[in-house]
Formats: sequence, structure tokens, C-alpha cells
Amino acid sequence: MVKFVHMSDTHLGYRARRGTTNKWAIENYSKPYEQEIYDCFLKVMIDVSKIKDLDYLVHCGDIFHHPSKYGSYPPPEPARRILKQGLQIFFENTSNQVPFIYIEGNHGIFRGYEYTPFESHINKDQYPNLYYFKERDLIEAIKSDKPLNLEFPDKKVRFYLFPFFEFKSFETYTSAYNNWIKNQQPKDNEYINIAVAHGSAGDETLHSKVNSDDFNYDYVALGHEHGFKKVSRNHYYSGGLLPLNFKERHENQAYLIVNIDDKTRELTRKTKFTDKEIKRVFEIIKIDVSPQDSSEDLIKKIKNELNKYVLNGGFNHNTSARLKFNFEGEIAFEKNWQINDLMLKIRRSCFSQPDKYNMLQLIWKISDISETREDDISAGVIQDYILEKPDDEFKTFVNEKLSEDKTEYNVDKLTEFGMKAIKKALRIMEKEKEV
Ligand SMILES: [Mn+2]
Repeated sequence: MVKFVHMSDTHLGYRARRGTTNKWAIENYSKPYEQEIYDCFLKVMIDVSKIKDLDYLVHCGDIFHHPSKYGSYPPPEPARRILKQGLQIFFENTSNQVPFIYIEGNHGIFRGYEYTPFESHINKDQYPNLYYFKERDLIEAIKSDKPLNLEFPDKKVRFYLFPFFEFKSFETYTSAYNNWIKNQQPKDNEYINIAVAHGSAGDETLHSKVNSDDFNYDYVALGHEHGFKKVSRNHYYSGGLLPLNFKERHENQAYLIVNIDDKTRELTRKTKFTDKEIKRVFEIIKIDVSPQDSSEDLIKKIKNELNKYVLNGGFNHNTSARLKFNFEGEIAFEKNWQINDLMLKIRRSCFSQPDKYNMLQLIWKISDISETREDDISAGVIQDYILEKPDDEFKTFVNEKLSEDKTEYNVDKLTEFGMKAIKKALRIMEKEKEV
């Protein structure tokens, strides 16, 4: 029997940003939600280190939130301290007998750099049982056409490592990765074979050989998606520890305790839902708006909801609420502005009275339900941007270009494609705002 913990996407150093109060959890050190993730991580490290007969702890990437994308700043100092503390707790409680296996994800690394923030933040050689794999290790393995794995002959367990790598970006990467991946196929089933990967099929960062049963792994530990997810009988995403944004609030986050029987290869699993540990209100609240609503009606509706969650004795960084209001109804242009105006005032008023309101974040979204035609970008979405009638303007533009060009194209079809592109771009911008 082999027993291991599968966890991922801790995102130490993440701070809720949009529409948040400027209060600290610890002055000049950590922000409230950032601190809650630190606390949760340390608790998990303590709990995990006390699991009886644990053989391995596997972390599937994104232990740090920063650097993120092409951002240029490293993880904040508290993230480093907490990670160090977590490692110390784990190795001390297990008397250095349980390996901690970590692969890098797409967060917490400077893309294309050989040296990682993990290495500059943690003296990894100080931990005799820490096994660390980064993009560079993968590139070296690909170049030398060798597997990237980790063997424990005494326990007859082998790990196949897949740190994050954007093999789909360039044709040369794709083919090099395709040629190399055969190295990651277990040669025998004398060993228990476990794949550890950061990536997902959704954004094409997980190779189909890892995402399928082709290589016959006994277990595939996945990271990158932040919600707990059973992909197949033996493929799992553990998710992060806590939801980072409102989208992730609809999912669950966990760590998994996995047992594999060395004879029958039967898999048993315990799922420890860490999102249940959340100490604050973290809610999406729907508000129905009717065209008849006056400004007073709206204020009443908003305050009624708001007061349920934030009117409880002043700001406390441990319990302050994260709230998102979804306004839905026939919301014309004018009403849209009205709601924005009201919400800005209410938020400002709450944040300026921390002795009264216990609020960390307040954001909102306004959806006009009369907006049904698929290709219609109505005022609700486009208002932040410069174009007033993007479809008309785009059509004029395409018409002009084509008459210059004297070629025959279907202008309506092209307009449709253009609109789709614009909508997609807007959606991406909206999504980025969420984090
Ligand atoms: Mn990731």
C-alpha cells in the first residue's frame, strides 16, 4: 500500500484586489485574504504531517501566486516566510522521512528564466527530502530525450513529472514534446506509476497522453484548475486551498489522501475540503431590478442585502465579507449608470466607517436580460469602452477595406466574425478583472 497526499495551487501571496478596502491583516505585512490563505496553508501542513503512514506529499504547482503571467514582481515576503514555515513544520513532524515532491506551475515563475523565485526564496538544499522540478528540468529532459521521473526503489513507486510548459505555443515545441513524451510511458507495472502534472485540457496545456489512460498510470495528480474535479477513475484535480475569486466560489477546493494497493492497484481516496474552513462571508448576491424601480427602491434592496452580511460590529480582517452583487433585469442605459453610481457611493460609505461595517470587498455586475440577441453587444457590456455601435462601425470599416481591395467577401459574415472576436476580447478583459 502506498499513501500520499495530493494538493495544488496554493497561490501564496494572492491578494484580493478589485473593490477592496485598503485595510491590512497585519500592518505593512499581509492583506486580509492573503493572510487567510497563509493560515489555511499552515493548518493543512500541520494536519498532513500528522497523517499516519504517509509515504509522500505531492504538490502540483502554483505554490506562489506571483509572478503572474508576464508580471514582473516576485512573491511578497510573507509568502516566502509562510512557505518556509510550512516546509519546516512538515519536515519536522515527519522527522524528514516523508518526501515532499513539488513541480512548478505557470504562477510563481518568471517565464523563460532558468532560476525560479522558489529557488531564490527557499534554500532547497536545506531540506534533504524536498524534490523540486521546474520547466528547465523538463526542457533538459526533452533535449536529451530522457524521462523526467523520480524513483523510490524501496517502495517501488515511480513519479513522472510534468511541470508547466507551453508546448502548444510554437510548432517546434509541440513536435519536440510529442517526440519526447514516449519517455514518460512506464516500462513495467512492477512499480506503482504516478504522473504529476500542471496543466489542463481546457487551455491545451495538458498533453493528451497524460489526460488519457494511454500510459496506464496508476494515478494522475493534476494541478492548474482551481476546483476539485474527478476527471476519470484515476485522474484528479485537487483544486487550490481556498477560492481566490467569485468564479471559484462555485467550486470546491481540497487536498486528497490517496491510497493505492500495490497488488491490486485499487485506488481509495479521502477528500478533505479546505474551502469549508473559510471564516468569512464570501457570497454572490442576486438582485432583481425592475424598470419601475426608483433610486430609493434600489437603495433599499441593496442595503437590505448588504446589512445582512456586513452590519455586525465593525471591521475584522478574519471575518470581513467578500461580496459580489449581480443585478439582473431589464436594465437600460440610464439605470445602469444609476446602479454604478449607487454602488460606488455605498462602497465608499462602508469603507469609510470600518467601526460599523465588516466588509473586505464589494464588487458588482449588471446584466440586462433584454439583451438576448447573441451578437448584440448592448450598453451593459460595452459601456466601459469607446465604441458606441461596434457592429455598425466595424461593418463600415470592413466595407471600405473590401471596396479598396475589390475582392468578394460576405460582409455580414465578416462582421459576425469581427463581433465574435471583440466579444471574446471583452470577456477575457472581464475575466481578468475578476482576479
Ligand atoms: Mn496554474
